[in-house]
Amino acid sequence: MFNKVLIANRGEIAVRIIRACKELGVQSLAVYSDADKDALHVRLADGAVCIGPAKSTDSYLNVTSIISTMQVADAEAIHPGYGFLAENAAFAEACENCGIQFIGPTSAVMRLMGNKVNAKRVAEEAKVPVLAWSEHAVTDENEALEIACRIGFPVLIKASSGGGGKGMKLVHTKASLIGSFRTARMEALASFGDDEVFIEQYCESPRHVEIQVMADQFGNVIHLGERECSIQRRHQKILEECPSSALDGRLRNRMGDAAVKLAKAIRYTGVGTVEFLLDNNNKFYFMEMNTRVQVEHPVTEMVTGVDIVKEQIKYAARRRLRMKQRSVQMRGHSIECRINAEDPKTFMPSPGTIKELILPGGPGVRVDTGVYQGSVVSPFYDSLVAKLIVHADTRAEAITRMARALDEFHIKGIKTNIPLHQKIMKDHDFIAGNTDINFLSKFS
Ligand code: MV4
Repeated sequence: MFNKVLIANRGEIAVRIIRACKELGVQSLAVYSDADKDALHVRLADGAVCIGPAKSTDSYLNVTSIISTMQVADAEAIHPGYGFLAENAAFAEACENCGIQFIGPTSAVMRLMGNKVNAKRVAEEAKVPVLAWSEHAVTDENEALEIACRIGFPVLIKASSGGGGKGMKLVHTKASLIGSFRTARMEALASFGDDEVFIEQYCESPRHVEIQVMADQFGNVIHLGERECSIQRRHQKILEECPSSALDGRLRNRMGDAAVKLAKAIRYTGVGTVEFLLDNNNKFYFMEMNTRVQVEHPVTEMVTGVDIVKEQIKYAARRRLRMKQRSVQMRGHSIECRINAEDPKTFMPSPGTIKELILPGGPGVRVDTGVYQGSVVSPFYDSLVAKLIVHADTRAEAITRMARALDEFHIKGIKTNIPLHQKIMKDHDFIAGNTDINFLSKFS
């Protein structure tokens, strides 16, 4: 196992990783910006180094500063968490070249899955279902038109470097295709420095269901079932569940097998997530693969009992995955509410000082947070202040428990989206498990 791991992140995920390090007997080294000198992750780590000013580009994304901190402090491995450098293949490659163990897959695999055209191609080659598509990147306008007509309208134009919903254009008619195609390429170039786009069949009102996979460096791969992530607004997830009310054991096995097949095909290592769209005929299609630990990983941990972050660190340290697929057992139901510092009416960020904080607790309640009473929620970073996670025997009991825990959650000084979550817990469609990607539109 490693002696010392540097955690190149902040907030609740940095805290989560420090906890995993402690339980593995690994020293944790935090890094922080000027804005985070009093942050919880700095207090909980075994050591902490300031790496720059508040702006993330000068601190949490400052590769030179982070790598030299590694070398001075003699850390062997780096955990990127999510966001920041987590899916930056060039950064992972720089680590490989400096003899630093990046806790994640190889830079080659990150680069492959970061390009959505290549990701779709390998999925298709691995016989994982995909929606009808252009089969390659499209640059020619007339070819774009031909392909869209062959697929049938509506179609989506997607940026190859996009993902998470950025750089998509929905096209309903032949007449508007070329115009949208031009705009899509220009926007992709402006956002990602890459104008590569492809065309795909549009799926109306699907669910977002993703499979957690784990792979060691010896070719062993298993999945930990699914997470239901349809409840989102502008591609920001708000609430996630495990299991999904849309899956039965058979569909879970089929989706899980597809995810494992893809992970094996690309020789994936570490923990990862394979995202699918699930349509209203229960057909599923590969969307993209996330090569990091995800915000919503705790719901899977609660239901399977597997510590995903500890496993991730172990595989990076060349430990073997000992668990067998058949020994993965899903017990009960878990829900996570993302508590954001935002105005519940306008969804605008609400930074400020947390004047009072009393966290919920009791049976089946977990809170992952990077703040405490007195913390300043900075406008420089994302607005996630806590993840409230519950576990219970059944979905109905998990909803009741979440409603109870939300009522206990007392926070003063900043506005939060707790009122939105309270409304969701009482919503009849939510209670019935009727949640597709348009679910939240009725709340704003
Ligand atoms: C789609 C789609 C409908 N049809 N692709 C958005 C995020 C990215 N992973 C893929 N996304 C979508 N791709 C086809 N062919 C609808 C979405 C989509 C979506 C997907 C998952 C979760 C939330 C979403 C919100 C809007 C659109």
